[in-house]
Amino acid sequence: MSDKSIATIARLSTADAAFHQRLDALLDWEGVSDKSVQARVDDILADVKQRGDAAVIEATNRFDRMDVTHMDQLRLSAQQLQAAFDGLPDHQREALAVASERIKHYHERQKPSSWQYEEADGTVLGQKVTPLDRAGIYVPGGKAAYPSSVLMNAIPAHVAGVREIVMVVPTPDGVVNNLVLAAAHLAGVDHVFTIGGAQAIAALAYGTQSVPRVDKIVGPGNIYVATAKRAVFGQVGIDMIAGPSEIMVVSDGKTDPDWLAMDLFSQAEHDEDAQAILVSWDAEHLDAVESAIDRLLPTLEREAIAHASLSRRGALILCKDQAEAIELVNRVAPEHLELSVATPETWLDEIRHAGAIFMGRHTSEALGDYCAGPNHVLPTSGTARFSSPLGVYDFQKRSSIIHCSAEGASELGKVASVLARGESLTAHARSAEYRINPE
Ligand code: HSO
Ligand code: ZN
Repeated sequence: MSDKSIATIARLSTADAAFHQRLDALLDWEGVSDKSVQARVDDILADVKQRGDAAVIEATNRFDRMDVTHMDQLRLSAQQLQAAFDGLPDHQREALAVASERIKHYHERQKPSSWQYEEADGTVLGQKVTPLDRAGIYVPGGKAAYPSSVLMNAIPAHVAGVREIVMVVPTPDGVVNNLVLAAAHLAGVDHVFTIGGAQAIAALAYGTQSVPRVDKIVGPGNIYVATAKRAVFGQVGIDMIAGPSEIMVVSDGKTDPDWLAMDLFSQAEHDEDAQAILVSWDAEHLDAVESAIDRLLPTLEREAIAHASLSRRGALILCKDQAEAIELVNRVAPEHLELSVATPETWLDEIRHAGAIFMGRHTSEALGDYCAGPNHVLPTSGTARFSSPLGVYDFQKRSSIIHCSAEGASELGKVASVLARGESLTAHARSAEYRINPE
């Protein structure tokens, strides 16, 4: 039906000789790491480190077109957050509350416990889990200011037991997003500063006269924010450097093509660089989805963004069978995987790499973005090969516990002494030896 010369989305087949090359080209994504961005970010970081609030105020006035003289003008009180929440229309307040409860409930299950065990001689060994003292949450301003992301970042921190949660959100031209503030209220954020960009990351990483220094910074941001996060890593922890959103759908050919087209759009509409891929072994079904894409795309509010994303990085892939589809999934390691098939549970064992797995035709990825419960901050760009969704564990750390009995220290001292002398570290050896059969 569609004219291939102006097709919105690429059609690939695993049977083509050039398939792997074409897939690699589509998957290839590198965030621009521009030298001039790096230099500007370094200047801002150094300035905030040295001059604190004054530098943050100046940068905020310049970049966000504000006109403030004191950090108190860039701070929102708990009462303002509460007022934003109370002022929402009922349906929005209720939806936020339901989402927040479900996200909290899910993340409660992630809470790890401290543990210990005792050896025969009375020595006790264990691991103690401790929440971070302070976490910083970056919330982008403008078109990517997502209240759902405030919930997804702040709730696991809260559940983890973080003592203080500091949120920063730029408000260009002084425009605040009430849903974002209401979400901050619900998620238990303690402080909100209306600052953004590299200056906000610097303030969180180094602390200023007004902004408390945090132990870890989480949350997405533009190239300046990502570059700044990378630069302060080590001084503070960071979550990840997230790439554009991705969705990979595997269909057995029996899901309504309109549903699938809209699922692909749901991530494509995020960003021109977002990636939406559909895989099926049913060629006619792929034709039907392509037609649905062509018909429904013009109905989108964000048609231009979704169109750019699909034509640059989207694909409808014809594969041989289920086994080949699974191979493709594991190779792509997508952020979101929809298994739009009759018995997704029989696939699960073989899916090794995916940020979140949406099982069955009824589970649209959008439900996971907002309210199913699991986190929507997920590994992108193939990093699901080695990393996990944002969770309670990102806001906690572990300490080892060692409590030797006199007898245990005496026995272990002999082993440590031998190993220490083997390393020519005689103070280590003697420290252990003092405790072998002491008087
Ligand atoms: N899909 C995005 C999260 C999001 N979607 C927020 C809607 N709002 C993360 O990949
Ligand atoms: Zn989304």
